[in-house]
Amino acid sequence: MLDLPLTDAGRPRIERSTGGCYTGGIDVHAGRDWVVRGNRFEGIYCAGEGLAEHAVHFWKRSRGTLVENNVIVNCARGVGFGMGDTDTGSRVYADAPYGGDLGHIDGVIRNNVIFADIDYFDTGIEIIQARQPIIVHNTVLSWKGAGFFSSLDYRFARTQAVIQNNLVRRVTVRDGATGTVDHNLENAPESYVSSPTQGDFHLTAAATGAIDRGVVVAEGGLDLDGEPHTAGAAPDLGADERAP
Ligand SMILES: [Ca+2]
Ligand SMILES: [Ca+2]
Repeated sequence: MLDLPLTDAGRPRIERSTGGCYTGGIDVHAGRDWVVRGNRFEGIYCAGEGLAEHAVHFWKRSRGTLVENNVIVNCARGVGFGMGDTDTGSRVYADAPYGGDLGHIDGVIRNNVIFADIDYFDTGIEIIQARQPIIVHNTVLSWKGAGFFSSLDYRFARTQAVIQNNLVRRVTVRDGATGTVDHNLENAPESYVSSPTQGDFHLTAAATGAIDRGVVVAEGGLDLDGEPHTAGAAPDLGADERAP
């Protein structure tokens, strides 16, 4: 379990020579069956110029990654599977799933909270040339974001994703990506979440568009309290299952 803040004191020391913001949290190339669970990432961005890497990024044909129950606060980008339309990596799997020509293979992203109230927030979850990732029960909210692009973006023709039961500001699809995308709530009101700036991401009683609005999914996992998504008549949207 990691707790990885990038502080104001450290931010000016980030490598900028490429015109970017060359830092991130966990960056894995060609990894298989990694589990990234229960970590906290905060403040990974550069102020004013350059886009930081993700808090959690698996690419170069990584496979079977499980990313769950992490809290990512005020980072430019949250979780990424794959990178770019030509990211096919170098790792060869004997069974060549889906033909193998992918940036990321299988994997699950669930019950993560990604929250930002800074202007430098860009994207919460990025799915790029990835198949068949399962992205369920994530809370991805942002109140600001001068350059805000998306809470959850899936992209490019070889991508096929399962995206369900997420509580977000916006879902975007680009460049021919496809998927099973339903039971997500966009434009979730601020009143739906208790006190995110204080680190409380529980649903409020006002979250009627999220409570019991999900669908039962096999890979639902455990919510931010470690409880299953079984309270009430149906699973709640996002990373919290509200106790009755
Ligand atoms: Ca419920
Ligand atoms: Ca709960």
